[in-house]
Amino acid sequence: PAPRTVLLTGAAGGLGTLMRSRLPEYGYALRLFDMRPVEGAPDAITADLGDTAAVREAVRGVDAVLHLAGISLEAPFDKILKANIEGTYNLYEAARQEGVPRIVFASSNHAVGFTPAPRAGEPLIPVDAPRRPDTFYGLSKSFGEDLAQLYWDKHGLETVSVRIGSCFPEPTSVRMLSVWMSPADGARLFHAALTAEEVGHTVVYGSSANTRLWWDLTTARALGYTPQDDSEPYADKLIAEQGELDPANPAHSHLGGHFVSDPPIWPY
Ligand code: NAI
Ligand code: 15L
Repeated sequence: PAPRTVLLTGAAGGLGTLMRSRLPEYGYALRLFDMRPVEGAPDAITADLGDTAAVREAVRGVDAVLHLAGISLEAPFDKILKANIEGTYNLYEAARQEGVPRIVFASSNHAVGFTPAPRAGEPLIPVDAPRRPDTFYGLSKSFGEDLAQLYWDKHGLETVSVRIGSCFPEPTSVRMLSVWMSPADGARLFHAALTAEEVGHTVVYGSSANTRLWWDLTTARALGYTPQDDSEPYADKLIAEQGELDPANPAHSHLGGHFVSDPPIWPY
């Protein structure tokens, strides 16, 4: 049966806010969780992923978790360790103890950010490309994917790890033309990841069907995801403003973009 009650962690964040308004259309009852209050949602659980009792209570009785909470940019290692590594462990452990059958994990392109961006005519990046994190942040997503594999192999807890490209209302850089996921496609992909049968631990790339796509969406499509959007209508304007990508610039020639050289630091 399709999951009904889904715990949405990171509900106060950018992506959480976008998904909060879209996922109910697919029939989900969302339970919201974030360390920050969620605007307009007085019933949301305000707690840190480090609070194991609160996390355990939050997962109790849900059909699945959409795990978006965490530091979403580069940060000092000790901060990443607490929020993303220990926090994700706490969530998996609580889900195992409470018998939650599936987690959809917001991984990131930055788990493989040092992978060269394919040039015209080169093959798309496959999901089984070796991990090449571009930051401590990307390393924490790589950890999350391995944790997911462990909990599937050892405990039968299923995960879809979604290596999200850039999920924002519009693409804002030339690189994003290749990795952009429209919010509507984001909801389609998360819905597919929540409902597909027998996923074990499946890794997928998360983007729209962009004309300038860099990666292979086969595993995402196999879940039942059919992207409807393409960043191409934004291309002329972004290229006129920013110029074409320069293959000699490492921040242009790798999947992770400027995270490979000058990552933005989250102000924690
Ligand atoms: P965001 O930074 O806007 O939201 C993250 C939320 O997690 C925040 O509301 C924050 O308060 C919460 N949070 C952080 N640490 C926490 C903790 N210890 N306990 C409880 N809550 C905590 O990030 P955004 O853009 O919404 O991303 C959501 C998730 O998707 C993140 O895991 C991010 O790494 C991942 N992702 C997002 C992409 C995007 O394009 N938006 C791309 C790739 C991955
Ligand atoms: C991410 O992982 C970040 O969470 C998001 O803020 C964007 O920077 C995105 O990757 C990206 O690569 O564009």
